[in-house]
Amino acid sequence: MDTKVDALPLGRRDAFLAVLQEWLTTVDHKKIGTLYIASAFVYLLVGGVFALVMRLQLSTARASLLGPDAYNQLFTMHGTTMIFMVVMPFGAGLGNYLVPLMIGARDMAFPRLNALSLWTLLAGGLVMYGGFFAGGLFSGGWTGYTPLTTVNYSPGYGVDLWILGILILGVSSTAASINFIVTIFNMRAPGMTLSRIPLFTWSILVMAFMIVFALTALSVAVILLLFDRQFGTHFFDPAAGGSALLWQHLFWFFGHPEVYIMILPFFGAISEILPVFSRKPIFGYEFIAYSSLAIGAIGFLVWAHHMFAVGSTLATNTFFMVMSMIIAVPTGVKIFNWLATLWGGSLDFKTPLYFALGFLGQFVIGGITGVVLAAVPVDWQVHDTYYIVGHFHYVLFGGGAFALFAGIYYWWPKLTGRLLDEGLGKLHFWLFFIGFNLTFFPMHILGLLGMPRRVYTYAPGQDWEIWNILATVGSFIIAAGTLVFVWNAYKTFREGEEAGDDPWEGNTLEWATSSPPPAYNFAQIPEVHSRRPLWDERYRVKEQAQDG
Ligand code: HAS
Ligand code: CU
Repeated sequence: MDTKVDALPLGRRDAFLAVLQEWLTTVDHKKIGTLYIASAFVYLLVGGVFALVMRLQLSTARASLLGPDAYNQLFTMHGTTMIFMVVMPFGAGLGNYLVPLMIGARDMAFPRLNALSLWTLLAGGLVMYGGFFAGGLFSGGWTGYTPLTTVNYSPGYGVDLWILGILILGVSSTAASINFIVTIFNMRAPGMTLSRIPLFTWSILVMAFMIVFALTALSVAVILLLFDRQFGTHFFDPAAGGSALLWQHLFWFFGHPEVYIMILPFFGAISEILPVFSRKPIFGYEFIAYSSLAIGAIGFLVWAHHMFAVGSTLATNTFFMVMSMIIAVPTGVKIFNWLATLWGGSLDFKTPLYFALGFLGQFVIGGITGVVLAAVPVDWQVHDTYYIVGHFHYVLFGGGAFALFAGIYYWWPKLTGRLLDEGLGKLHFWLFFIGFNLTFFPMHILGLLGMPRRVYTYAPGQDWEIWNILATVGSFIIAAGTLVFVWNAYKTFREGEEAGDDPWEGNTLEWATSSPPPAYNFAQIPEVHSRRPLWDERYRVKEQAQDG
């Protein structure tokens, strides 16, 4: 072939196709991580729009924007999207991008399996949304309770596509988890013992183990449901000797660990961010690492606190009540160690620290309402009310989403080579902080006033209007904050301040390489002598300079 042809400058179309091909066929953990994060962000916007529409419908009594069917589909897809297509992929994406860099490796252990996880994730999401074209989206709540999801009540294909989607997503998460486990056990740089791996990596490791065990229960549950629906079995049909409660046990055996699966990577991010912006080593590394293990183990022993109202025996309820209260201990251990990290530090009030502090305050409120709910008699009063919706948004949004953005502002310079704008970042924070509390705090009150969750409208005159309208206003303030972030990302991506390799004076190895890192991560695999290799390196350089 004439080599001169190859030397010609590529046309714009060819250049675009080349880039597209590179991203579609990539096995580089950084590109895969970036795609995970980008897809999570797109779904965040989708799930967020669903939420805004729901809030409009609920802003006044007897509003008629949506009917019951549309409302059911919206809250179901809102929850399913946020959990399976936003929070989990974001954790996995951050893990994919950062774990190999943090442990001083050139890639994940199985790069092709990694690409498979990504593409099955995207496929699973599309299959679930396929219900839209097949007679209606799934509308039985993210918890998919039987008998609502049996063929008698939900004859359309929405449930079947949801089941298939869950199974495909399960393949994705399981493959990703095995990859994380093998990578963390086998690919660490010399000197990076398990007791030196960054706490973010610890949390990904525990998350991965939890996924492997928990998702199995969910996969079993949805396969049985598929059999009931399509092949005439009766696992969940009490009339034929099955049990509707079996679904709840299988689902929550997955569902409760799932909430810690979602939050652990964010705990990990916070454990990396706080020491950097307090200019202190993390307080109680061992306590934070081992409390993740404790959360991972105890997290499998609390599932029936979602089922206090089903009429279990006193002994069962008592057991799950006590275990649910005990799990507050390892979580509290983390909170106190984070506070001790901040204590006496010279705090550098950059946007990541703002979001991290927002996480701390709001997560504790959500955690404490969790302990309140763990008390069986209290739960009997507020089960299936807006109090629950308040609780889990404080942990998942007030905790999870705030930590997510703490992570984005912190690692964005590593991913893109540019800093996000601080002014816009703080505006984003304040809009989020005000909007979030305005939206979700009133939900506790609504719950105590008796407003059930998952209703598409309500009668006037129950003192619910004021709290609902406040919540709706709040949700639009959150949306404004999100737009500020999108603008910030867009603006700084092109013309933002250059970040350099290590803009925050980080402690961990991802800051030792360029921003963004080269395909091979490190020209030379670093040798590690402590938990804070970069801190050591800076002191070595300073001392050398002093010695002259
Ligand atoms: Fe939860 C429902 C109990 C943490 C997410 N939770 C949900 C749902 C979601 C969710 C999504 O016992 C709804 C699912 C659905 O759609 O139906 N949750 C707890 C408890 C904790 C907890 C005990 N939840 C989370 C986290 C989540 C999450 C984390 C996601 C990231 N949750 C429940 C219960 C229900 C429930 C019931 C069912 C309600 C129903 O009826 O449906 C704990 O892990 C929280 C521990 C953390 C803290 C904060 C830090 C600790 C400190 C130590 C000192 C505090 C102490 C407590 C000693 C506690 C600072 C003092 C107690 C006082 C009352 C002052
Ligand atoms: Cu739970």
